[in-house]
Amino acid sequence: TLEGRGSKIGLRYFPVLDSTNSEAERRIASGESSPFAIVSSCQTNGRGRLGRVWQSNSADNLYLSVGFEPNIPPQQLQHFTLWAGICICRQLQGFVPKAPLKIKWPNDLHCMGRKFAGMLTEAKLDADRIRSIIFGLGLNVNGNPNDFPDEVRPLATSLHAIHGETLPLNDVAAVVICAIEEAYQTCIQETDTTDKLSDAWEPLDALAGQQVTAIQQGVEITGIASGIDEGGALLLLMPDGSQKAIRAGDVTLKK
Ligand code: BT5
Repeated sequence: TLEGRGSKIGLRYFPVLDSTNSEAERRIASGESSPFAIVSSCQTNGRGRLGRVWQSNSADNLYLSVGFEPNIPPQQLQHFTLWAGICICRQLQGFVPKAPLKIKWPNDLHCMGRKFAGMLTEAKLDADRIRSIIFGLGLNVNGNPNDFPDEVRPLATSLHAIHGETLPLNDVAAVVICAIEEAYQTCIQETDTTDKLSDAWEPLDALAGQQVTAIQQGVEITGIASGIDEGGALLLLMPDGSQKAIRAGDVTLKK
């Protein structure tokens, strides 16, 4: 189905893996030709950022990674995760036409305030070139969010829960992999995607106009989320009218 969609990505499927990102990393290290996609029905050690766990027990959900070896300067892929989020949301929206899919900066896909997917990009650099970049996506498709542990359940949703119908898992996987490839092509073919990025980001921004809190160097910063800057940082409008750019970390919605 990937080839039929004009994709050049080779696909490998595994019923169980520790982590599709780890498998992709091992395959790059052993010289497998890229780009390739690793898809699994279950991960025993699915991971998020900063040592967090990605719940990966349900074969009704998707766990996948795509590996690339671009050999280009890192600046050219600095917006890759944001572009991937944009392309994935746009494509998945076709499966769930009634509910707006959004991106919660920097790496969550949300629908009506709940997370249905998380993105994890891991790159290896060498002499200021990106040798390899692995993009991982955990996507709750047909799984029941009530099966998640207590701490995740209230924050999570799935495409099935959003749409009320079972979705074709293979088609969803193929569409998502093509969206990741499209995002990658956008970044490597165009030297400057900055203007395009903020235009594409705006309608998908889950935080826009909302009061959010970020922790920067141990200090809590609260402001109104107002889009992203040219570096992909989240912009906060502060009570005194100034703007602060949040470059890394997580933000929470102020209740
Ligand atoms: C992420 O991390 O959101 C990135 C997750 C990437 C997972 C994919 S699966 C394929 C590939 N292989 C891997 O090993 N990883 C990638 P982060 O922003 O750190 O968010 C983690 C948090 O999301 C957890 O602490 C939970 O609160 C929540 N969470 C965990 N599992 C979830 C799930 N299945 N659905 C919704 N939320 C979840």
